[in-house]
Amino acid sequence: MPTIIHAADFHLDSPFDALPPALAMERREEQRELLHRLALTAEELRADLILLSGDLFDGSDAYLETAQTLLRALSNIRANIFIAPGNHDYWSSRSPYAALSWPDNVHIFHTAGIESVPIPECGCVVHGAAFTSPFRDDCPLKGFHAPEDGNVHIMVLHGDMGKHSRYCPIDPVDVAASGLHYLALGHVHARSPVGHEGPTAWAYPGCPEGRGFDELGEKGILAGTILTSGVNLRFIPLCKRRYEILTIPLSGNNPPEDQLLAALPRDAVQDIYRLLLTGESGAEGLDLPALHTAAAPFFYSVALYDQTRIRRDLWARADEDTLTGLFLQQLRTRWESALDADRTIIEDAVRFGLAALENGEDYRP
Ligand SMILES: [Mn+2]
Repeated sequence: MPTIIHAADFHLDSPFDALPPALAMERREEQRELLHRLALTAEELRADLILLSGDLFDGSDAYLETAQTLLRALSNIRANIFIAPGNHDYWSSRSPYAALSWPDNVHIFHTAGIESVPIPECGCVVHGAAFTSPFRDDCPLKGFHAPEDGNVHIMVLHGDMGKHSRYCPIDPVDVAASGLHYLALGHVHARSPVGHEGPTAWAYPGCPEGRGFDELGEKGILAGTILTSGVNLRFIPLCKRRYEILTIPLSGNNPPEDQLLAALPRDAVQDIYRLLLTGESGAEGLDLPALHTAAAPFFYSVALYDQTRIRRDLWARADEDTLTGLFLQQLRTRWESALDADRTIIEDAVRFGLAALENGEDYRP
């Protein structure tokens, strides 16, 4: 019964193009820190196997610092480590996989076809295959069948589950017929739940650290045990920083800075946020530099976007002798005798009504 850690898509040495060069360098250093946290987690869990399902590197080169950190971290892990190179870090004679002196506990799959490595002390066999170019239209799982020999059968693979794809399209029918107990996948950066095709469990752990606003939220790895009768895996956060997008609706009643400060999360000083300010503001728009100064201490990095509409006097047309005027008179009478919470609802009703009467787009609060 092996205890495993399953991780993928570290994308070490990513360029972080959207950040200034100094911050990008800092983020690459933080990616290297992931390797130490991986080693610590492996030690804590007494993992037997570490499965790294491709795109460990973002490209075909690795910085010297990255190579050194990686080799040292992996040699500090007692587990057997299996790496299945992906489309970003496909195996070639010039890749870091061929060029570096890897510790003895690391096995790198380097053929497009499946290679099988028995681990007798764990009662398991680890199968795997590599990308050997940036694309592969075939899938090595086609026609594969692990023997029913009492061993736990695991495969490490980078590919696209259930999709037509140029990145190793994986047919669920082939997974169901594979005889595998666990298919440890990489490529999709959002973590998946543990899925099942026939008797075979599979999962994507997602990337362990977001790199942009298309990789939101908590990121990490999967860990647990694989049995011939089923898998028991849980998610473990590994990321240092989260990317988040937060929408903050502003109303006309209080100063924007007060409303902004009231809405900011208090637990995000390590995180990278995008704040979308919606609702209403004055004709001159928001003072974004001032609001940024107010918000900055709450985050590692934050960007603000003014998506407000110009505030209008809701009752400006109330005295008109028109349908619109009558509508506003009715609602203003109610508004004047309403409590604060009800006033907000009535104000929304006025905006909906004005949108209909003035041929505006549907109002969205
Ligand atoms: Mn990837």
